[in-house]
Amino acid sequence: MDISNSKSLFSRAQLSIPGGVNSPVRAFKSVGGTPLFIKHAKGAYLYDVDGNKYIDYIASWGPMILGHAYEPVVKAIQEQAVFSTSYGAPTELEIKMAELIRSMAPNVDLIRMVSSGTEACMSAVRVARGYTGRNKIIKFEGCYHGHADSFLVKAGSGVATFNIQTVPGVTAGVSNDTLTCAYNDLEAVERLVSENPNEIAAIIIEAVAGNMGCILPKEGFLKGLRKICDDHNIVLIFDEVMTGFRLALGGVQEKLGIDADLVTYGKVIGAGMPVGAFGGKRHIMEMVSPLGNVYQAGTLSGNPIAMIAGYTLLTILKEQPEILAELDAKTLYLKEGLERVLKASGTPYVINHLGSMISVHFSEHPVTDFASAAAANNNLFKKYFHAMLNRGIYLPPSAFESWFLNNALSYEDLNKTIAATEESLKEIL
Ligand code: HOZ
Repeated sequence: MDISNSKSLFSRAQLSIPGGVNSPVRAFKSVGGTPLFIKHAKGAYLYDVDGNKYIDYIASWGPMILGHAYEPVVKAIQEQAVFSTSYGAPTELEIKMAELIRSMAPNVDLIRMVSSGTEACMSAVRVARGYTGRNKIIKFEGCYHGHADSFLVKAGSGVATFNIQTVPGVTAGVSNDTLTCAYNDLEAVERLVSENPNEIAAIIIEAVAGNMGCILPKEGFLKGLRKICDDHNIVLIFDEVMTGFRLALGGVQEKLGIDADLVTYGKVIGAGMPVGAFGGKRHIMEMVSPLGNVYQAGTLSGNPIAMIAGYTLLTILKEQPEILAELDAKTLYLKEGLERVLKASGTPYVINHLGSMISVHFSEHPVTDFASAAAANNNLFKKYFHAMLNRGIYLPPSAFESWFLNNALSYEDLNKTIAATEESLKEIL
């Protein structure tokens, strides 16, 4: 496969951009090789600057639920853009967006738009601290809630991919206020809470994790967290940046039937435009300025282009619930096909999957937390990644990321992916 144009753009990019990329996981650093520079995308396919076509399993890390350049979304953006790209003043569109999300997501009485998932999680934690008057939070090893200082302790995604133990620039004070324990370990959470009486403001969690591969909460884990939070007046924050409107319209809260106090959203609610939001129960969200004194602000918050893009996508998902069912069926089909060829290859593997999130770990043991994800044969994953890329299948460039399916994928694409896996395994094992 000729990727000479990507190679020369990567060399050029490194002269002006740190590491040549604007977000570390794009750099292919852990899998090796040259990141592909994308020229355009349509439906389920990415096209690089050398004209190569790839079946896309990243979907911009979640939001392209209906595929790339989905026509109603593109048209809505074009129509809105002629009325200006930003006002710094309120619009009716923001109200419609808030009303739409409230109609789909449980426990969202009030919601504030921001510009990214990082900002949403950072703000939600501030609100929880303001509400409880406490400083500490609990997060789970391998969960990633964006790059705000307090979340970079034992984080997943790129922090795990590059094995960064301590992020320079994050002060000891901030780190000390972030307590961590293993995902799915309820006893460890109980221990942290009893060792820090009346000090924990919030527990923040990817209720279905996607930043150490896809990892599912064990039976009773989320329910247990809910009870701990109720018993100790701790704010339970579900980071639904990747799961919201994908696993169900009401995200994990709806899919697994557990209530959160605050919920955060990101790229999905902008159909891939830079946007995020945090929302939740009225008595907590009333802390947010200008209603309360927890200050939070942004010129681009509720940006009209981001709003119309997200409003269009979410409206389609709401009006056509069969879309998520189709997407789930496709993911199950892929899972079964991958299982068939992985089993036949004889290599140990684990496939974790829920709805349209899925990932493959080359492991003999169940992958239920960061330690078990890290213990998998991630060297083999690197080889698998490249063998698949050479066959036109674009997987996340790290074992510590979930794959995201989009509904533009055809069964033919899925069959190609399964066949490519079969061939790749023969090549690399
Ligand atoms: N794990 C990230 C998405 N939640 C990958 C995207 C990025 O960091 O650029």
